[in-house]
Amino acid sequence: MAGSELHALILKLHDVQAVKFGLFKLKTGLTSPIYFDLRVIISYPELLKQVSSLLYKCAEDAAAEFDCVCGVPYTALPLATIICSTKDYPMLIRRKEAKDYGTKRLIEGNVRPGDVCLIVEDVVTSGGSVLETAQVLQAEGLKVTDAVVLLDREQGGGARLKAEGITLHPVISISTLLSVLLGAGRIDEATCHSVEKFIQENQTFSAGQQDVSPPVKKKCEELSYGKRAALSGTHPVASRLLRLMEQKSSNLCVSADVTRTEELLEIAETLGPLICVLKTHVDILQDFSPEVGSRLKELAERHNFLIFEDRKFADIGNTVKHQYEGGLYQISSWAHIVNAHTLPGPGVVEGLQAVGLPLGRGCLLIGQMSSRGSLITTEYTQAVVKMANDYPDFVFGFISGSKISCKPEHIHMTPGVQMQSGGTRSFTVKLSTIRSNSPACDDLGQQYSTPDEVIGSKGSDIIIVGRGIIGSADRLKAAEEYKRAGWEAYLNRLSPLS
Ligand code: 5BU
Repeated sequence: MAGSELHALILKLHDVQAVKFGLFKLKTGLTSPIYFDLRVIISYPELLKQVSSLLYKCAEDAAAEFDCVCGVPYTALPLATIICSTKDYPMLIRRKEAKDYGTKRLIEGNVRPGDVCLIVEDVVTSGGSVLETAQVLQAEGLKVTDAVVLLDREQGGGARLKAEGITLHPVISISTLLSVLLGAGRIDEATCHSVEKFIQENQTFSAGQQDVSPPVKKKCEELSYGKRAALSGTHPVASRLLRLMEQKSSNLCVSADVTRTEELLEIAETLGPLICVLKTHVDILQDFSPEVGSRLKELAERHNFLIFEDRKFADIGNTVKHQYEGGLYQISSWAHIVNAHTLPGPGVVEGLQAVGLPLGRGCLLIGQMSSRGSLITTEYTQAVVKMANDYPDFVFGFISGSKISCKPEHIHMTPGVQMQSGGTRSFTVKLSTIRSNSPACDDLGQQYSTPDEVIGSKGSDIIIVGRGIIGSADRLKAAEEYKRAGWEAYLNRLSPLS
């Protein structure tokens, strides 16, 4: 859909008060700074037709294949009716209650088992209503693979439906809506920010970083990095790291994703004094030579940082052992820290540990990922924490979007961090990212949070910043800004009133 058409639609929805700002008590008991009442659109025939046609176009653009259409009662019923009558699709109506006479059916219309039914909805929050409708249809032998929605509140509904095999196609995402209304002067920055914050803090489903309500819901004890370094259960690599973070006042890890050795070493040299960890992807270097490891080690000593090779091991124990120790890169000889997916089971940690333990190395387990549509669920994350607890001699923490373990010995490092220059406010989406499901992302599914969100509200320990620094014209200045933002967020977390 053209950006201008979407822009006009959003303004029109605001005009007719289908979207309102203020304080609204929701069914769940939460007080929301935004409210959608799309029922009003039936009073505006042009708008009703426009919305129906955009919903259809959304399914068409996504190449969704379907034989019939069903609206989620009640607001979406007229929308489904218009789609069916203009595009010649058979319609089904889902009853909310089975009637207690006659056929007692929950679906009205001609059900042909095996047919694929497209679901139409007005607003999605958790995805619960779409799912309920899908389950009723499926119980009658229909297939449901896609749903179109006018407005996605981006609170995890898409991920929840995805986990059930249904792809959600939103016409408007809440971040696009906010961006348009902000740009048009309909709302101010403060309102926009309070809605973004509400959305972020009220996620309903765990699948990837943006959709996760942190598995750690209880309040964890808050200790300084320095105190945590001195705890008896803290892994030696974690102790060293926490100590140097305190000494350097830095919880910044730079992700040096460059393809030339000279540039990698230059980054380590210039940014070394500002960072606690240098993260590498050694296999993207075009000119790798065994010297890279020893040069990096020298720089790490000189500038007092640790080297983290983001190798993401994910094979059987015997294979990862070779990958860690041998081959071209001999990672274990120079990287203080590596990470692993737990998908293969404990063997992956045991294989790595066999190599890393004698060398005094440490490992982070991947508990959550920053990429959109990540298949990681809450249960998986919890199993990752359990595995970390089972291997305390080698595993000292996690890659995650938020704090997933309350143990003060565990270190959490978070990728997917960016900020607008000069501030730590979260991004508002640009119009060019229309229909994006995330507040800020790249073209390939990366999702970003700000240092303040990551360290402050999500309780992580270290921000991992790649392109936010490496893509900047002045890397040193950018690194200084991220270092300051990360450290201020940490100090605020320790003493919120200061
Ligand atoms: P960026 O340029 O700040 O988007 O780079 C992020 C880096 O962190 C990049 O090297 C990724 O490979 C890495 N990463 C990530 O982005 N998300 C994850 O969940 C994990 C690693 Br695990």
